[in-house]
Amino acid sequence: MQEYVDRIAMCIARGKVYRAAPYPPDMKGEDGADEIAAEALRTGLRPSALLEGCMLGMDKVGKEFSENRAAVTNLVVSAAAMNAVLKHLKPFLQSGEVKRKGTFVIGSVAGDLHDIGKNLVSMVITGGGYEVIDLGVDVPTSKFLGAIAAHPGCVVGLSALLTVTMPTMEKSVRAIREAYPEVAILVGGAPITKEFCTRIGADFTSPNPHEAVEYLNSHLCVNVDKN
Ligand code: B1M
Repeated sequence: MQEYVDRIAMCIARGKVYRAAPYPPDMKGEDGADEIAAEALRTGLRPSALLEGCMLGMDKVGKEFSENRAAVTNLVVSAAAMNAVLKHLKPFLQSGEVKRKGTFVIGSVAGDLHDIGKNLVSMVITGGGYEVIDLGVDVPTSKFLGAIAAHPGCVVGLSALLTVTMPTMEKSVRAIREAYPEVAILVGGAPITKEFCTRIGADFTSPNPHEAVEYLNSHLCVNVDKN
């Protein structure tokens, strides 16, 4: 089973999406992330192990990029390979309870186009039994505010992957806090720390989707039980 994890990590790091993809040339005709993920799950690999392989591959290409050994195009094909795996993982991540416990509004903040982590969080939270309103990427504050108005009682989540979009996150959080003081705000993404979360006035930060679900369960379910 470890072999599947290693192969997925390699396909993601190298950007091999599916068998017929011409890139990378030295892997022409070989299975890509798409085929390997399907086979691995069919053979019984745990979805969490598959996800672990994805993260290893992403970390590898991310490190290469920061050392100038990979270009943005490499990040793009790696992201495409990861999305091919997520397509297979989606049914597992979303197979939670059918009854909706509450509504979660999520988006990547203005200026930020990274959405793989946000999409994972959306899937796991959907699987945790919540309705998820996904606003997409590069979301302006006004769009967050509109969604909160349209979904009273929701919890809102903001994702940021860039240090340069952290100030944007802060602006959005402060505007949401001012307009809707009662709304719980969850923030996340690789550069987000507990200290930053507290400083900008958000309620909680989670380094992964699972702690986000735990937070929602402790926060929203209390409100649901009261109704
Ligand atoms: Co970009 N990128 N990128 N990138 N990219 C990073 C983030 C970077 C760290 C790479 C590096 O230098 N090593 C670096 C940021 C450096 C910094 O700010 N300090 C970087 C850069 C610089 C850039 C550009 C500026 C490059 C350029 O153009 N010169 C550019 C910016 C574009 C923009 O947003 N305006 C850019 C572009 C891109 C692509 C579009 C090519 C592509 C994204 C494609 C897509 O998302 N559809 C991309 C990618 C793929 C990456 C890396 C390699 C991988 C990100 C990823 O998807 N990780 C990344 C390096 C790395 O992380 N190793 C990098 C996998 C994902 C599952 O993890 O998103 O962390 P993550 O999500 C986690 C947690 O953070 C958490 O849960 C998830 C699952 O565990 N989480 C939440 C996330 N959101 C949450 C919200 C929550 C709770 C938890 O509650 C609301």
